[in-house]
Amino acid sequence: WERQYLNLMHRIWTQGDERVDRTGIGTRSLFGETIRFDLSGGAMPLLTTKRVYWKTATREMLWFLTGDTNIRALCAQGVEIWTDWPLDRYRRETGDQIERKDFSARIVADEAFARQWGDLGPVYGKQWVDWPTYEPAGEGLFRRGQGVNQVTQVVESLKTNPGSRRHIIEGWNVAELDAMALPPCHKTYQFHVSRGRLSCLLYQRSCDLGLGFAFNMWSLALLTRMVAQQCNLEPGEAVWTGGDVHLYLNHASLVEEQLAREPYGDAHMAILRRPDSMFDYRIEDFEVTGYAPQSHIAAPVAV
Ligand code: THF
Repeated sequence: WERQYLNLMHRIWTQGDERVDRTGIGTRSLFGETIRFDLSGGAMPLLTTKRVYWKTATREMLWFLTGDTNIRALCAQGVEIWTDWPLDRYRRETGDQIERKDFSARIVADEAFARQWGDLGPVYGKQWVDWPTYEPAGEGLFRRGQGVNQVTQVVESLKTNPGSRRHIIEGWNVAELDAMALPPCHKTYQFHVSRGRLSCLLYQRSCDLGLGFAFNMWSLALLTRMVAQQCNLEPGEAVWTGGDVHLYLNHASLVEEQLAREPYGDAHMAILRRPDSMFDYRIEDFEVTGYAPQSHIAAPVAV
């Protein structure tokens, strides 16, 4: 499968449409691409042409599932993949050119500071487990209703009505986009049951192929494995579909280095126990074997 990724990387780099993006860095991009991975036998889509920090991506997924949208819990675990957005806002609004590591340390140490500066707004976690609803309160007024836990609902619908075509977890809450630090990239997950196997298709509107993709593909597979376990289904396929799939122009050395490497075989993952619900998984529950990647390739993240 990794060839699909490397081929896509090559196609974007050589044929992609060059454009100036929101971040000002510039990208080359292609629109509408799909990558498929067969999860049978516990195989997982972990790139081998560079080391992927799967535990970091897994901690992020567990954080989404708590419904939390503040980076504090991530920073406390040494996960800094969301720190740049709050940091950017803090620097802009206060003029204080604090170092990233000092900002992160303060987020962890100072709860009030974290409340003021560490929240990303109603991003993934909030929409996944507590999508807001409204109910009429008379005289044309509305009040907040009980939030919708889409994750619980999908597990329930997969158990009771596996043939349904409505097993969806949606992040794109149009009414709340303006309040988010970043509108969701991996915005729609659709599950599908066939012959006792659970597949999931992710539609990602925008993909940073050099950096984010490795995390997004892992997370898609991880979520599918967790849901499959909860529903007593075998893992099927992870199908990834990207809208604007791009390479940042400042990722040239990563692209060159990675395209010069040969992929090895697939890693596998075991889930070591069966937690009571989607919300009871812990990082120690996941064991990856057979992962022998080539060295990590660092690349800057566009904020
Ligand atoms: N914005 C951009 N420009 N790229 C993204 O990949 C991205 N995301 C999330 C939101 N906005 C994005 C944030 N997720 C890394 C990984 C995932 C991220 C952001 C950054 C990253 O830097 N990964 C490095 C090292 C990670 C580490 O040190 O632990 C890597 O090499 O993988 C994609 O959803």
